[in-house]
Amino acid sequence: MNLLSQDGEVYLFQDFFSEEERKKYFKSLLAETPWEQKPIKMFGKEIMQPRLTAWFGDEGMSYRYSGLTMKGHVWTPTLLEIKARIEENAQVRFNGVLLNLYRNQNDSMGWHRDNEKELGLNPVIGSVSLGETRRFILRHREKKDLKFELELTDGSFLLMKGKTQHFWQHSVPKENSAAGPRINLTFRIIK
Ligand SMILES: O=C(O)CCC(=O)C(=O)O
Ligand SMILES: [Mn+2]
Repeated sequence: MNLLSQDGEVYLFQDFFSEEERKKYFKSLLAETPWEQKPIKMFGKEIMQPRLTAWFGDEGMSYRYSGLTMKGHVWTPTLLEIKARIEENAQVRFNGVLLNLYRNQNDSMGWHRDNEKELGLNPVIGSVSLGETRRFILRHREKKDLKFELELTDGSFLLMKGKTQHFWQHSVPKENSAAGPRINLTFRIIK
């Protein structure tokens, strides 16, 4: 079911991965990923991103994101396994993934769209969540009363496509109460 009332398509598949898969993937991704904390420019000032990230992609592919160029790491067996599962559902082939590690309730991602030029006109974004449940908020850029939130639970798969990245921004806010670590993978297609 499309969760957006207009201007795009967002689908959420809860329990997309089994209990066993979630545990295995979370553990290996946490340990195997070369996590980095990158500086970003905010209102002309350099600050550190409030989360850790890593970028993986097809051979030699780098990726520009929020003004950063991220050098691509080579796919791991774990990532290829996850990629195959969601490609079957989404019926597309992804060639890169951005990993985000939210270490606790203070880590977050601000309002943005995934609308970089190299993602093409209507980006397809396949987003896998592992570990702690976090809130994911969507808001329409023009119709300010159109805003809603989802809970991205352990083992869920969120698919955004169509015109979503033109019209909607999304964010993962900080939380007031204690939250354990969460890993998010956003698979992308770089043209
Ligand atoms: O952590 C999430 O669920 C969202 C991540 C995201 O929006 C991104 O990597 O562009
Ligand atoms: Mn995003």
